[in-house]
Amino acid sequence: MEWFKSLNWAGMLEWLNAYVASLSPLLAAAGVPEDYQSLAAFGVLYLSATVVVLLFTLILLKIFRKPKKPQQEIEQAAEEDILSAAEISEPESVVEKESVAEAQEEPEPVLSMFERLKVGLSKTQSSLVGRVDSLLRSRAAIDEELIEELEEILITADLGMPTTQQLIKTLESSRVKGELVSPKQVRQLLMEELEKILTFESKPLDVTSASPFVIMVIGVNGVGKTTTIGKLANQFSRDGKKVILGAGDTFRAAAAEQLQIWGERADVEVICHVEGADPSAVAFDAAKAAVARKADILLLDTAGRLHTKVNLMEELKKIRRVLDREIPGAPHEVLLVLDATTGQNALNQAKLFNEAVPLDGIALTKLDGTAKGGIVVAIAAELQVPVRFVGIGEQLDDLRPFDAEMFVSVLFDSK
Ligand SMILES: Nc1nc2c(ncn2[C@@H]2O[C@H](COP(=O)(O)OP(=O)(O)OP(=O)(O)O)[C@@H](O)[C@H]2O)c(=O)[nH]1
Ligand SMILES: [Mg+2]
Repeated sequence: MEWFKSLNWAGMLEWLNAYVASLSPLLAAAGVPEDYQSLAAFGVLYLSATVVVLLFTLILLKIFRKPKKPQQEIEQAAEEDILSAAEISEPESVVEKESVAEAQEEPEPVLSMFERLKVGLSKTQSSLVGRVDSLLRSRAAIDEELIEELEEILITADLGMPTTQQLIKTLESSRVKGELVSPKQVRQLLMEELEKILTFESKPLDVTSASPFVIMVIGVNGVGKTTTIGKLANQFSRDGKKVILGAGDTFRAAAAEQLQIWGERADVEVICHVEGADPSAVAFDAAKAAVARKADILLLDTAGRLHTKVNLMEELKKIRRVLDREIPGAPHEVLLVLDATTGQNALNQAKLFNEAVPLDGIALTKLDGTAKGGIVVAIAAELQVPVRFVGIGEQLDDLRPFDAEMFVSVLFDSK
């Protein structure tokens, strides 16, 4: 209370009176009646004080917010970083989706063809030759029982019954003749016989024999048709050939896009229609484009299934006719893609397709993921259709021309 009493009240009243007196002429000029001039002066004082307090508060706020500002800026910057990271990661994820693309172009450790094939065929190697070897190691004599056990191994390694029978007959007659006395001889004979089965007279794949050379790629869904086309397009284009791709799979929504991605990767043109379009119309346009652009090779993708109830085989025959009409003699190669992991089922597919559209060659994919690589032998023996390529992975370079001698060497690790 002391401080309250100590205030100079008389001085303040004096100041107020002086203030009201100084404002009176102004208020009078503004038309304020004399009786209300004191009240109006207090009003003006009140308003001025409010404005001053407000200004003062604002200044204080500004002062106190100053040190916070950098913090806010840091937070803001962090927020921006997250956003921009999201922006950057989006195209990255697209690239990722576009599969394997960049990864495939990454330099791989330099492995020879033999080594790559060996890695790819490791499962088949252990399911076939690995088991043969451990059988031979566990037996002292090459007798009838051993040959019987060999038979079981060959069947379970997906060589198929007829091929196995043929091999066993040869082994048994050699054994009876006394030609098989050591495990090494059994191994050697098996190797020679397998190579014999895999090597037979067939028209080679010569893409220079026609221009444009048309390769029609067929097979049930999911076997690796589009991937194989992509890998082939890349290889042909790298060899300096002008390649055109035809997106004849109009069944799957993403099929044409998938082919377009491969096309971009190999830097080749892709002819496609909308989803659900007539595959023969795509074949027609692709053939026309291949001729018009003077392409060396046309690779035509097809569907493994159809929208309509039209038989897949009938549709393939129709595509074949359309191609032949546009480019006489086309398709020069009907390449059936088979998934090695399906074993004997792949062989059955090959038989069915071969009846409808005579096959010129086979691309056997996914050999890397299976122990059923023996199916290569069954296909060669039972169909007499050459295996042109083997797929040993998803990388761009993982499609290799099939070489019977190398295949057997890899399996028996005899190089
Ligand atoms: N491991 C491995 N995977 C493969 C190989 N070839 C193809 N694939 C994979 O098999 C899957 C199917 O391949 P696609 O090329 O789409 O098969 P498609 O026959 O065109 O399938 P549809 O268009 O549905 O008829 C993909 O994930 C490929 O990456 C191969 O040699 N090895
Ligand atoms: Mg496909």
